[in-house]
Amino acid sequence: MAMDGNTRPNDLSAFWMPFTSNRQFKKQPRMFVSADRMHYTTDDGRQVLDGTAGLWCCNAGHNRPKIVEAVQKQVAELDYAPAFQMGHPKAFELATKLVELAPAPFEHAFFTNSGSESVETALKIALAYHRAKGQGERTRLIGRERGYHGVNFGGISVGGIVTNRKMFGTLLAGVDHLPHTHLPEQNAFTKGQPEHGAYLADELERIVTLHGAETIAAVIVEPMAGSTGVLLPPKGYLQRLREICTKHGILLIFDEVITGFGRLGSSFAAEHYGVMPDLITTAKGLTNGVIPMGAVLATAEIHDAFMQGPEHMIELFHGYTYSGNPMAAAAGLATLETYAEEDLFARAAGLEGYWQDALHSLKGLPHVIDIRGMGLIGAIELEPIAGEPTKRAFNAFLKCYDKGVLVRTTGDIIALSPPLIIEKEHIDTLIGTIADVLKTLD
Ligand code: PXG
Repeated sequence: MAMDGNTRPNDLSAFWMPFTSNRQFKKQPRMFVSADRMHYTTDDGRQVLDGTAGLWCCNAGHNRPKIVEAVQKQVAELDYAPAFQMGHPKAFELATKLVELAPAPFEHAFFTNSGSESVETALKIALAYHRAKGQGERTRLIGRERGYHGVNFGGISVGGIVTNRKMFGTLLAGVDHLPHTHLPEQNAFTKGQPEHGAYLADELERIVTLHGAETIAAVIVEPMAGSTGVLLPPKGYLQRLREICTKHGILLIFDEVITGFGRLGSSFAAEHYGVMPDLITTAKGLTNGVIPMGAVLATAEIHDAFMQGPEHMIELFHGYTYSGNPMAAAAGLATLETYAEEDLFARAAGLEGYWQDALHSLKGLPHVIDIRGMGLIGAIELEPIAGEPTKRAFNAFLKCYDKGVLVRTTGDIIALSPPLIIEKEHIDTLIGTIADVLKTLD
């Protein structure tokens, strides 16, 4: 177990790593030991440009002084306060700041510790809301193919990534799925929102007819599907989904774990696309990834439905030991201040044109079958190696890392989501390195 004097541990076997090819990693470890702004430092002293904001979470970049100081100060002042039946000021302050940042209808925030927990929380609030309104028969939940809503049972049930579901039994009952919106034949190499596919929202009408609207509690979608390889909503799609949900009394949940906090050049995708859901799930960028934290944003209509009955009674039997944790709340407050002081969401919007041009400069390079992007998100889809899906993109990831650039891959798609503090020179390095790698890839 002991460190051998270097920064690399001499035994890697005990840690069963999440979403990792453990055997491959442990033969060829990739270890970060520090980070500052746009770069990680590896244990052998190399600088690696962060093309992914950690895992889509460090939107303000790394080692931001305000956030570091806030957490350091908080741990010495109040390390923990019970989350149930007790409070501490910063959690209230952060909830207020969060609803100020969110689009107008969102007036309340319920704290969690991750995106997965935010999803479970939102699904439970949706079910309990209908029950509180005397419509307890609304128990069905509708997700979407290729959707990612974290890894807990509710999330993988409404999620639509097959590998995340198939090993784990029967999942939640009463779940159905919309079709995904990825139409490469019509939409390949589109900059921004694709033209074709709004009609896919009408599939919700088919599902409503099949099950009866009165049995459906909620529809959950990522306004822009990140994990599955950056699938942008076709023009008009989200509007149609909203209309159909409203018509049938179904709640609409936007999973904004990735799209929240500036990724698209706006505070939230709901604002960006001008479509208001009933609940928004967040995490990641809420604390710049520094301390785990998530939040579910709810409208007054949803929240107030619970605020009835005797006042000594708990209104929602749900919560986590670390909901609104002091360190996380301090990190969240400092993060929101950093975003505002540096106007980072507008900065992302301002860089979008340069970013899109850089991404699309990869068109025509070997294996590239699609490029898509929006805000400071990008995806480069590669033709899979016949019979060996995911291998080509994984090799690209390894080669990029060797050349000092961190990218993510999902399937045979390279996904990019750099910190919003990225400079044009970094974009050139990131895309230039990917171009070099693509030229040498099998
Ligand atoms: N919803 C969405 C839309 C997400 O993207 C989660 C929920 C779950 O969040 P937690 O905090 O429980 O991991 C996510 C997480 C990737 C990648 O590279 C994406 C996520 C996590 C890790 C990697 O695509 N998304």
